[in-house]
Amino acid sequence: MTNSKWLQLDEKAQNILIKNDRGGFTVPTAGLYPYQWNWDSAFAGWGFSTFDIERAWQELESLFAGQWNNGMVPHILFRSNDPDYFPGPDVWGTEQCGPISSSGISQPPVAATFVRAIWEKDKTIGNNRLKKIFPKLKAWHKWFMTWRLTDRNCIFISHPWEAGRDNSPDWDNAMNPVGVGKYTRRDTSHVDGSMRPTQEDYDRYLWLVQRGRKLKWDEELMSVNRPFEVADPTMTFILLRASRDLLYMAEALDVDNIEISEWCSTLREGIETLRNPDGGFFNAINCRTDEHSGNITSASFLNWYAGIDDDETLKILTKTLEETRYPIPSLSINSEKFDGMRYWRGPTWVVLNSLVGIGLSEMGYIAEATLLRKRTQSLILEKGFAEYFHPLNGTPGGGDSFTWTAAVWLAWASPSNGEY
Ligand code: 9WN
Repeated sequence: MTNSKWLQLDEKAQNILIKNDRGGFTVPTAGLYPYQWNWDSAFAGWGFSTFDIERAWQELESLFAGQWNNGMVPHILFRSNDPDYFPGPDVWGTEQCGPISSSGISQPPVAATFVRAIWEKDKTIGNNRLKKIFPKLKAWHKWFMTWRLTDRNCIFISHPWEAGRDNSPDWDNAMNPVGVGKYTRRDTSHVDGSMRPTQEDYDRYLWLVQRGRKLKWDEELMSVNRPFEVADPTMTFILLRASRDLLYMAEALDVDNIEISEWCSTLREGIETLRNPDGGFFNAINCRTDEHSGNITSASFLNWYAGIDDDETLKILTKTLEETRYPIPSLSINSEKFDGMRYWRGPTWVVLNSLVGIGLSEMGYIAEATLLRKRTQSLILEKGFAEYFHPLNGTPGGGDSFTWTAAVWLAWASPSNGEY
C-alpha cells in the first residue's frame, strides 16, 4: 500500500468519526443505529485518540454519564427518541434506573482497556481524567462480578445483545420465547433482511426485554429462574483483559487494588471451563443445560487478548488464517451454520480482529498478528468502512461509514501505526 493511499484512508476514517459525532458522543452509523452504543463508543474513543485526545476522553466520559446506580453501563443510551430504531426507549421502560434513558442490559466491557490506551497517549491530559473515570470503571466491573458471574467463574450473558454478537449460533438452543405480541422492526427498512437476524431471533430479543421490563430491571428479581443464561467467551475474555488494565491503572493511581486482583484470578480460573471437551477450543455454554455450543467463533480467539497462551487455539487460528481470505469469520467457514453475510453467523468484524491482533502481538505471535492486520488493511482498502464483511470475498455488509470500522483503522490497522 502506498503512503498516499493510506493517508487518504486515515483522513476518510477521521471524517467518519467526525460525521458520526452527535455532540460529544458518536452513533455507530447514521440511520440504522441512531443512538450511543456502549462498546462502539469505547472503540470510537480509541479512534479519536489518534487525532484528538480531548474528544477521545469526551466519548468515554459521555458513555459513563449514563451509568446506572447499581454500576451497570447500559448497552444503548437513548439521548433522543428516534423512530428509526426498534426497540427504542418506550419499549425498554427503564425510566427509574439511570440518569439517561437507556436499554436495560450491558455490553462487552472494552472501555477500561481503551481508557488505558488513551491515558497512556498523553498522561499530562490523562492523569486527572483517569482519576475521575477510574471509580466508575471499577463500579461497572464490580457489577459484572456481582450479577453476571456463573458458578464456573466465567461471565454469562442475560440477553444475546449483551455479548454484542446478537445472532451468533452460540445461543440458538438457549431459549424458547412464548407470546411476544405484535411489533414492527425498523432494521430491515435500512438494510436487506437477509443480512440481519431472523424474525425468530427478534422474538427472542423482545421476549427478554419484556421480561426485564416486567421485573423493573431489578437484577435480584431477574436472577430467579432466568430463561436465558449463556456463559460467553466474548464477555469473559474481555472482562479479564479489562480488569488487568484496571489493575494496572489502580497501581498507577496508588489506590486499593486487592478486589480487582481477585477478580482477575477468579476469571482466569473460569476460562478453562469454557474449553470444549471434544475440540479443545473455547466456546459458549448454555448454563441451564451445561451444553457446549461446539462453535468456533471469532470470540474463541480472544484468549491472547486476555493474556492467555494456548497451543490448541493457535493451531485452529493458523488454519483459519490459511483458509480464509479475509479473516476472522464470526463463525467457522466449516460450520454447517456458516452464513457469510448474516451478521454474526459468518461475517468478519474488524473490531474482533483488532482485539485478537493486539493479543497475538502482545504474546509474541508477531507473524500471525501481522498477517491478520495486513488482511484487515486490504479489506478496508478494497471494500471500505462497512459494518462487517464476507470473510471469503470481502463483500461489505450492514451499515456504511461505520464508526468502529473507522476507529479500528485509525488506531490499529492503518500503516500509520507502524509495524509490530
Ligand atoms: C443491538 C451497534 C451495535 C453493536 C452490536 C451489533 C449491533 C444492535 C442491533 O449493532 O447490535 O445492540 O440492533 O443489531 O451486533 O455488537 O454494538 O453497532
